[in-house]
Amino acid sequence: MTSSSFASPDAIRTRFSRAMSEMYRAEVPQYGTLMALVADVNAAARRADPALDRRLADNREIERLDLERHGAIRLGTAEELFTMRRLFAVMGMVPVGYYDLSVAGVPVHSTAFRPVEPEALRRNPFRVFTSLLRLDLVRDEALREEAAAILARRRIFTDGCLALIEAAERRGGLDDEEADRFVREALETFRWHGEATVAAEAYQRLRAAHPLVADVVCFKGPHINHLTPRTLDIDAAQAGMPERGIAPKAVIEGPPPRRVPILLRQTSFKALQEGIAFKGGTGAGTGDAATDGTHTARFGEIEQRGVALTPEGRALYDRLLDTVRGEVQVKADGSNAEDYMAALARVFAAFPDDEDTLRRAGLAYFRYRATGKPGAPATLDLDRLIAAGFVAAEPITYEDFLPVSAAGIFQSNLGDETQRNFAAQANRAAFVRDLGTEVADEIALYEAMDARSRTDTLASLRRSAV
Ligand code: OOG
Ligand code: NI
Repeated sequence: MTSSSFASPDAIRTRFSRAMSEMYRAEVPQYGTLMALVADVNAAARRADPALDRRLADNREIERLDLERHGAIRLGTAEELFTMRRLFAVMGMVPVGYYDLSVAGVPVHSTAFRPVEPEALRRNPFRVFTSLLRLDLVRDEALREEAAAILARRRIFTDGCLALIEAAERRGGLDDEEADRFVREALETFRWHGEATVAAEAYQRLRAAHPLVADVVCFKGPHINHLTPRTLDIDAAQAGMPERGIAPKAVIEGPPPRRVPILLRQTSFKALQEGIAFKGGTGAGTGDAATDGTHTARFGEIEQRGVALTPEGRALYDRLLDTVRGEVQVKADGSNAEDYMAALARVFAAFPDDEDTLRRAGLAYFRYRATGKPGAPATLDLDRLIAAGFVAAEPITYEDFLPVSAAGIFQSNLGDETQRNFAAQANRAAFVRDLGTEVADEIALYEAMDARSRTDTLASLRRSAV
């Protein structure tokens, strides 16, 4: 078989993310409401800001906007993580970044599977925030062993899915029919199962250790726990949620509203209470399905993405966010949300908020291109070329996640606001060992895009000058 008869990984990713979106909409109807809200907000934002609209069109970002979403799953074992990496590789998604959530009392560490090539990102940037449970952070040894034994028994991938992953690895791809089958089989892993694999009593014990332990350990597979559309105006989306019967979390995670958005802002609605049946239960509860109890895990989220920051920019962001969180901690009931948002706006006034300063001060990454204006002088001075209109610089979108924000999203959705204090103990080496490969360094990826576009732009100006 020649490589040209393979379905492209980008196309498989698009089919998969579409299928996942349909499945989630059927499972969690509020997700459909959220999608409709975001579509309306995005249309209004484009109408209100023609410059933004033009830039999105120039960068071919409009096509990807409606496709754009990320999801999240939580895995239980090293073997599951290892195979999940191989599954995502079929769709051109590789692990980028390491996130330690133990600092926030969440016993997981994570990576994001995503495409990395600019063209692949443009086609479909679908990403999955993937966490691995850290039983080593559960204190009770007997419980730890019980959880490990339960997890060791489950098989989260179908035989058909495993066979197709192997075929893709052996032959370097999947043909069209196989790709369709792969999407169908892979989807099974992410489906919600209302039947717990354990009895009520075991579920309660695991839940008492940490709600996340129960969520990972007690079910057949790593159900997708949210899918997140991308909005152009998250403040409008946050304000619009209650009107559509959705209760958002108290504050938007990440930086404050700005003229030039940086990194990532996120908000979510609280996890649903879903009926579940326990092993050996009577299933005599109310509702359509046999229910013995309820479980909260699945929620909805909206995000707005801004420019990727350099290490200097990121250090400034982290420092300012630390200051804000030192001043105001959002209470469990969200009653002081306004104080938090006010402190955020005040403290972040120290972060430059125009593209030129962000670029010249080396705080953010940009993509350069020749504008086509004739008569460019023979110079390597990009600032001069930009000032004279021969070169344009556009912000490079941040494609990754933020650990503090992710912790906030986890916390607000565990159905239990109690903060537990695990000592911060990143274990990147163990994560990489379980994954079976290094995680890519996200900063290096942005740096390379920025550098490559500088070189290419200067080279194209030289070529057109001769
Ligand atoms: C993942 C939470 C993190 C994000 O967007 O930061 C996340 C989870 O709850 O499993 O999705
Ligand atoms: Ni998320």
